[in-house]
Amino acid sequence: MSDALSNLIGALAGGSVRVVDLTQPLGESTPVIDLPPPFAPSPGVSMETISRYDEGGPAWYWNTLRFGEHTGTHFDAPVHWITGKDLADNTTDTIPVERFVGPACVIDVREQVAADADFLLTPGALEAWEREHGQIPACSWVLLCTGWSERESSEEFLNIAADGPHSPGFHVDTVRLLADARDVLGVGVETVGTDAGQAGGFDPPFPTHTIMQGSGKFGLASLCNLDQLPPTGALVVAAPLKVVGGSGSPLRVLALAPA
Ligand code: 23J
Ligand code: MN
Repeated sequence: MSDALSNLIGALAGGSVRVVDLTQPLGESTPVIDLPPPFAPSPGVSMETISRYDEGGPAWYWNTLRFGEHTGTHFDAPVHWITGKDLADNTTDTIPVERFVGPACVIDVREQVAADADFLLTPGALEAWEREHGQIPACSWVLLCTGWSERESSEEFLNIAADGPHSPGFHVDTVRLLADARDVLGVGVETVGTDAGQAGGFDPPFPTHTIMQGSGKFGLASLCNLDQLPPTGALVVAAPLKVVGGSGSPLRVLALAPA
């Protein structure tokens, strides 16, 4: 019997550790990333009833679901980006399951994002966080708490202007630092994708996807409730569907956090 696990079971039952749901509802109104032409669009969620206690199934209710792999709260596997296409164990069915569980480092930038929708976390800001909370450990999830999940309409959430979408993210040098020097599991964000809204015009384009997936790291997008987590000390479980050859999937992301 593991002491660590029996302590955890006791803490969950006793209420000193709670389960926080970092997942947005997945449904027909879930916003989907809107790439400019000529890029192919990803379909949103559609749901079709197979039967509902009727002639098709007198005692059972079930649906057929259709959605793009990168819809709603979802996981980015290394194979999602061309930079990760030849890495070992780069698909949703081959990633070692140990890598779906890790400590969370939560960086709260809500104030900065309220003042600037295009806010990017710089290496200097990351190092300032580390001076206060300690160095980001290897194999941890780095979660960017921007407050973006509070934007309820699709329009506000995607925030598309004439010059493209505006939403926060990571500076390219911060992504390099997290992937190389810190060797994290991946990054998680509240926005529709792990890259900032304007990142299609960065050098390289979409640096978070390019560098993270190219280093065998993961992404988590459209998270919520990050404001309920401490800066350190929570444990995140983020396991995508075991889709054969999959580039990602919607998933339920849970955190165990001090009550
Ligand atoms: C494809 C192209 C660009 C982006 C994305 C997908 C995502 O954000 C995603 O969900 O992986 S930025
Ligand atoms: Mn994605």
